[in-house]
Amino acid sequence: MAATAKSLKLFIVTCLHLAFFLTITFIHAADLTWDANGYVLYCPCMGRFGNQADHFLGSLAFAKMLNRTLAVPPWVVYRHHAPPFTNVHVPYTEYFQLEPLKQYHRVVSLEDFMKHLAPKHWPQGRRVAYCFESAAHRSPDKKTCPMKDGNPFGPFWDHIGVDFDRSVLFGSLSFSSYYQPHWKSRFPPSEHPVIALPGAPAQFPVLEEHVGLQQYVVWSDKIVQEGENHINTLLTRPFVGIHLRIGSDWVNACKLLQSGDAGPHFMASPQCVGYDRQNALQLTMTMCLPELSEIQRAVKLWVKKTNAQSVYIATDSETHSAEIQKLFKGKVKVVSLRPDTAQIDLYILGQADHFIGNCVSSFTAFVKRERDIHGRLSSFFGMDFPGTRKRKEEL
Ligand SMILES: Nc1nc2c(ncn2[C@@H]2O[C@H](COP(=O)(O)OP(=O)(O)O)[C@@H](O)[C@H]2O)c(=O)[nH]1
Ligand SMILES: *[C@@H]1O[C@H](CO)[C@@H](O)[C@H](O)[C@H]1NC(C)=O
Ligand SMILES: [Mg+2]
Repeated sequence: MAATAKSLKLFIVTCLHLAFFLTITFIHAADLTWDANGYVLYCPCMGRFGNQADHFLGSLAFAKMLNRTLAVPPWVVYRHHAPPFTNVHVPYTEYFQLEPLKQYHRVVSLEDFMKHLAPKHWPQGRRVAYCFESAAHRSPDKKTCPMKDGNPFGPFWDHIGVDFDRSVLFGSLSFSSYYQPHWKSRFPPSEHPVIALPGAPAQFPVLEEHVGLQQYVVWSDKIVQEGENHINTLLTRPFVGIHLRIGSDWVNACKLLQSGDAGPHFMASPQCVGYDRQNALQLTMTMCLPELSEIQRAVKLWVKKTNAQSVYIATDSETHSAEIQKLFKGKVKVVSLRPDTAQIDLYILGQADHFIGNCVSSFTAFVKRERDIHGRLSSFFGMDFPGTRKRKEEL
């Protein structure tokens, strides 16, 4: 009797598991029906995380503009200083959730596209590369897109498992919304189902009109958990978060400003000087590469203003934590993690009660956009009150 009841129970549990499994599979499969309006694929082949994130927002907007599903690529992480001493391709979902993106537009991870859709709908033999004529002109036959030439291009498509069979070139087109009708008429999805590009169909830095798309970029549970854990164990609120972009590559980049003909727009600087070139604020050397005295001044100011109990330092090189610590005579805790995963720094900076960033850095820009969406205050080294300083001609 007991045995029968037990096996009945086991049977029911098994059925429930099976039903659950089938439902999950069904939902997953339903998500992955072929989109007759086509796909956009690209390699995030320019720059590191900040640049790739800027490009991602523009690419998302581009896919929506063409009403094609965006195949969301993995992040290219350059691990040449530490194991495995090569490029690592990190799935989007390691850092962020895929679901929130769908509130804006149809997406599928590039990995799922390759696994579930490509075998039937984009098999070897039908893999077409699309690029600007100018890009193809550098190839030996002058009409092949440089999809896999060099690093990170080759390793990226090799990781995805793609070789290209032929190329389609285009000129007198750009990725801006002005060209939407041109793209649609030139590349109807019936003849061009999958548009695979060597780089992002987007500009750097991100266009002003796409900055708000950051709201759909939502951290994964894993990053939230790890980030919150650090905040809870190491920091006392209120805390000020700062981004020090002061390493040797940055010193060299900022030298370009010294000549004085870079203008106000230099890399991510529109985030603080303003997007409108005509009315942009002056971009100073201090904003690009703050000296220790400026770092100390700004930290002191914002710690005082926010009554901060701790300071979190994210850095690409030195932390300057001793020099910052001594400003407060031991009354403020100064913390720096230097995490192996840069996204942990980004998460913590996003959660700070005040953030001081580097105006020219796209790594800062990621944090600034996220904070703006949640109404959290940010400033920059060399610019304490962005958006309120008087324009050049008003001074
Ligand atoms: N962990 C960590 N890494 C950083 C920090 N600042 C810069 N980096 C690294 O340096 C890279 C800088 O490139 P990018 O993200 O394109 O930003 P940008 O060059 O400042 O515009 C980042 O992606 C990180 O890998 C930081 O504060 N913390
Ligand atoms: C956009 O694509 C979706 C999915 O393929 C389709 O249902 C919808 O009708 C398309 N919209 C337009 C305006 O073409
Ligand atoms: Mg960069």
